Amino acid sequence: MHRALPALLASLAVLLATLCAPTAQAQQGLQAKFDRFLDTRIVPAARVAGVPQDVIRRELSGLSPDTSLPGLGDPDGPERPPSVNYQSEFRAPAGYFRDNQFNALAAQGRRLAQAHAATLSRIEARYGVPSRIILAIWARESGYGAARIPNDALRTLATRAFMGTRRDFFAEETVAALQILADGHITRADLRSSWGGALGQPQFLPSSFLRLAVDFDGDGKRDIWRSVPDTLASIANYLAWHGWVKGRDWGYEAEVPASVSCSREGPDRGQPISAWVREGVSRVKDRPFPQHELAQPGFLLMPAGRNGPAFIATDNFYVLKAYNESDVYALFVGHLADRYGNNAGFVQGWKDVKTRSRGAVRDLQLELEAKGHDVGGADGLIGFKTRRTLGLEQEKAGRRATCWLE
Ligand SMILES: [Ca+2]
Repeated sequence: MHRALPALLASLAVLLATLCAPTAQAQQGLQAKFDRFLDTRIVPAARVAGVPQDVIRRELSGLSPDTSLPGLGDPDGPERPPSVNYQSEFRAPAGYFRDNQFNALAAQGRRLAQAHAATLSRIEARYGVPSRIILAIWARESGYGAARIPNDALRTLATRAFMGTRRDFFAEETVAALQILADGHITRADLRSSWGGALGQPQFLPSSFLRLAVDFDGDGKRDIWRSVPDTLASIANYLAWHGWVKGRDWGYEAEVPASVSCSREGPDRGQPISAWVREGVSRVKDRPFPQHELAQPGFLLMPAGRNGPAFIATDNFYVLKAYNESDVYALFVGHLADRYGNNAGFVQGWKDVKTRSRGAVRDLQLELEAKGHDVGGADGLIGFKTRRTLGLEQEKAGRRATCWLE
């Protein structure tokens, strides 16, 4: 036996003992750190925000971190950048638009539109947002309120502020949740959120709740957990506040001739819809663009480049993105809103496009940035700036632009 081996085995034993240390002890350590974090970070900020001392004490005493949440790291270490693409919105577009899902949601939405017709028409009159858009967001966020919203919001938010990513952001949201409780809109037991900390049927972060949630049924409480009128009006108020343009639609599926490059996509490349028409862009099924839209700005939108349907989006499409910074999210909402009418799918199909890992996309974005392009940040996600840059590079290389990975 080698002379060093016994010593090595001994140190291995020590290492093993350390690694397998009673989890209870580790938990106690984590709890103590969490308590310190609440005392030094959350409590003072809540006081500054005007949350009464008795509410702070009542809600934070006995609070423990929820280590079962995804995306957490070491509370003492640096914030871990997200390595997993949790949000399905950022996957390849084709899998996101399933006909059977739209069929079910459209049928259910039509029933709900009838059941809540009077409320919806009052909301539409007050906020200028069409009922079908409000319904579609309600569907996407919580399955028209049917989705289980399982988490204790305060615990979820405080845990994220303590050991998740974007800690300062979630510290502010934790304080906002305490303000909601102090205002008495909801009891602690009913203050439920998603694992991301989004509240109730419209999935508002607490700061959005404080700013934009509405008591529409007039009971004095802004209840986006149980009240349908409050939920629907809050969604409408959110969109109105983010700039919904009354009287305009979200966008139109369009046929884009080869002479109009897909590299012209984006909200910063708009022109009057009539100018797109002059360049040969037309609406699908030979329908004209509505007369009142022609002089208004339109934006080329091609979520899968040349591998899927194309659209002329309006400013309202980008208002939908205030809800979720993803083209396919906003398109899902707009498309569902259209399907409450004739329930017609997209005319142009989604091809099974090539995808790569988020890391590989990020590497590609870094290469494009090195060439002087603005890809909207090398985040591994394929947004319009990345798509149009891919198109420009393809054209430069003398190939047909697809504005997608090849
Ligand atoms: Ca209410």
